[in-house]
Amino acid sequence: MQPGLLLIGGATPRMMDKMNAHFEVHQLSEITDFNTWATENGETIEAVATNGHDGVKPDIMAALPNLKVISCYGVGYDAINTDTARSRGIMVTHTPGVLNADVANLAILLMLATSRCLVRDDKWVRSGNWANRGNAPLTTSIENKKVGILGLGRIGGEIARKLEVFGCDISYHTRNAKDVAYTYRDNLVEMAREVDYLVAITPGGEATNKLVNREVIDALGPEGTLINVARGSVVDEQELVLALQEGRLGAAGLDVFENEPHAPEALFEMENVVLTPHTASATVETRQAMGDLTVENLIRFFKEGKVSTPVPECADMG
Ligand code: A2R
Repeated sequence: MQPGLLLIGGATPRMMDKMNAHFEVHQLSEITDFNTWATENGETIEAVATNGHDGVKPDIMAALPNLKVISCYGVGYDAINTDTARSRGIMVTHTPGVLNADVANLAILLMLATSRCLVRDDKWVRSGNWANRGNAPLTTSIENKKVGILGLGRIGGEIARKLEVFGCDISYHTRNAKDVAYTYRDNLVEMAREVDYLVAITPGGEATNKLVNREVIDALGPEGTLINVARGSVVDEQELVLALQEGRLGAAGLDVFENEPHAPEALFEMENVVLTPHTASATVETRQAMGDLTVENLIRFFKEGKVSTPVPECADMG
């Protein structure tokens, strides 16, 4: 008999085909009464496929006594309690690396869209302003600007490399200095004070919760722009909205929010804000690569007792 797999959230048809070929797939979205279902089927589930947003809620993990592996479609796995998983011997995997380029591209797109007022100027043409009121006001350039990157890992490093073609002066803040040519800043507030753009690209979770707080936002200041492609939790969203309303922050480009799929309505009318619905990795090409890796990890686990990309907390588990 094939191992039982619980699918939390969606999966592409390509992922479904592969999962159906190797597992007995149960979709959480089709289960009306989870507790009753779990009493009857919980013991048969050995694998979970989920995503960075849905993760695995504690009651679900607890209801699956024979769970052996959780495969996360995404690099961020802060919605999965890895301590609990580890203590039960459950392997957790994610999809690092394959999304670096597209997440970096969206970060840079948000920088360009805010600096060049893309949304305002698109409206300028469509609304007839161009013909009726004349040229749109000037915008600003990202060429040769100072950019501070909060989190210089796989994706942050890719953002930095791509920004070199714009002549940007790059500094970064992480807990540990990296062996790179960019300027290390051990103090986030001081880095924010120095730069024109602050790009957040750390993992979510407790350690980074509201790292970008009022003090950091005020240090970035009325001429500064915040770009967030990390997690909504990394920025104090209430303080961000206040700072934008009060003109204490110049602009923001945001792909992630505290309470997704909701973004603060106060941002909707602001012309100096560009919003995207957590789509940094959402290209056909990258999502295919993420889907393939998500399923590969599951199949390898049952065939070889090994996975390709464990989360760091489970790296020594097989
Ligand atoms: O702190 P370090 O030296 O471990 O550097 C990591 C940094 N980081 C932090 N920086 C400042 N304060 C913290 N509390 C903190 N925690 C982590 O974030 C490292 O440079 C970076 C994370 O890099 P990677 O682990 O390679 O992650 P990757 O693939 O770049 O993805 C980052 C995040 C995902 O977790 C999703 O939330 C999002 O991008 O898509």
